[in-house]
Amino acid sequence: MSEASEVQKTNVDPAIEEGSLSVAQMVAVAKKLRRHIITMTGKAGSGHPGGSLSAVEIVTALYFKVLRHNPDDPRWPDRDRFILSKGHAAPLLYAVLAESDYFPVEELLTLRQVDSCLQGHTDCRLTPGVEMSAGSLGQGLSFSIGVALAGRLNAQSYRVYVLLGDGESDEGQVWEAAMAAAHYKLDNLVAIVDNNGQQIDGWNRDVMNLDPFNKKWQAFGWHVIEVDGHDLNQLVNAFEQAKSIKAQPTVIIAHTTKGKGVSFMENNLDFHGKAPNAAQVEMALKELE
Ligand SMILES: Cc1ncc(C[n+]2csc(CCOP(=O)(O)OP(=O)(O)O)c2C)c(N)n1
Ligand SMILES: [Mg+2]
Repeated sequence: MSEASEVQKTNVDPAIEEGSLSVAQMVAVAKKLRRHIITMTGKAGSGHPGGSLSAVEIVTALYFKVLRHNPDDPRWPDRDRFILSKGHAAPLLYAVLAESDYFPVEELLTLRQVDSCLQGHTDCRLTPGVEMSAGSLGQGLSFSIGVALAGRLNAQSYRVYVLLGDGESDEGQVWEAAMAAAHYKLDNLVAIVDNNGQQIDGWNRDVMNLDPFNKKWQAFGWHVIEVDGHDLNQLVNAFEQAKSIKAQPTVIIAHTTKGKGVSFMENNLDFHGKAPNAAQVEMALKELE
């Protein structure tokens, strides 16, 4: 069991704060996740490293500080839910689940193999800890609204966190869902947008300009927080602030860099959906020592 996961299991009881990771420890976890993303996509020879690397701090803050969850009991009814809407960032989710002890870290090297529980896009029937099968963009916020409404109906105290891509936010379904979440005053729902500025084939400002992004969310009735998505302190504070917002859903717009942490991948569209080759894996891991 990793040091991080020992601590995180204590988060099952939110009253126990001593066990929680320090920011320095979370920085170390984030580096491990980046190394996993590189090695698993490199070994698979395919996958989506860019949009996985950009959201590393977001999931690190969630799994090691914010979420109430129990890797020994992935279906614990009162667990907070983390829903990955941008399902192509599966390597990111697999890395953080493995580091949290949902399954052995060695499993990561089976990414995308036939019969592996770690397919190229997430499948909730195969992978412990995966809440929603994804890959077709635009659906996760709608799904999350259902989960948040169910929690309210059943008087359960869990919270729902959903990670969207900025390119994904071109989907009309995202805005139908945004409207519905505000209509139902879902204050147990937090959306995080990995605002890395790029999508599959270009910069969002060229493909489909989202600006003014924050004002759009505000106009749809959401409480909006903007953070540096690589700053763990800012992320943790934003998640804390969201807990105090009543009768409104919260969106955290996390400004990030696609490919973050590996110099030749940063803002490089080539690595949206292409794995590093063996030499690039070596270079990347050197940078992440
Ligand atoms: C409905 C749908 N349309 C198109 C695609 C193909 N696709 C996969 S990733 C992607 C770009 C997504 O961009 P973004 O949400 O910004 O992801 P990130 O930059 O975080 O990788 C697209 C268009 C898809 N998976 N689903
Ligand atoms: Mg993007």
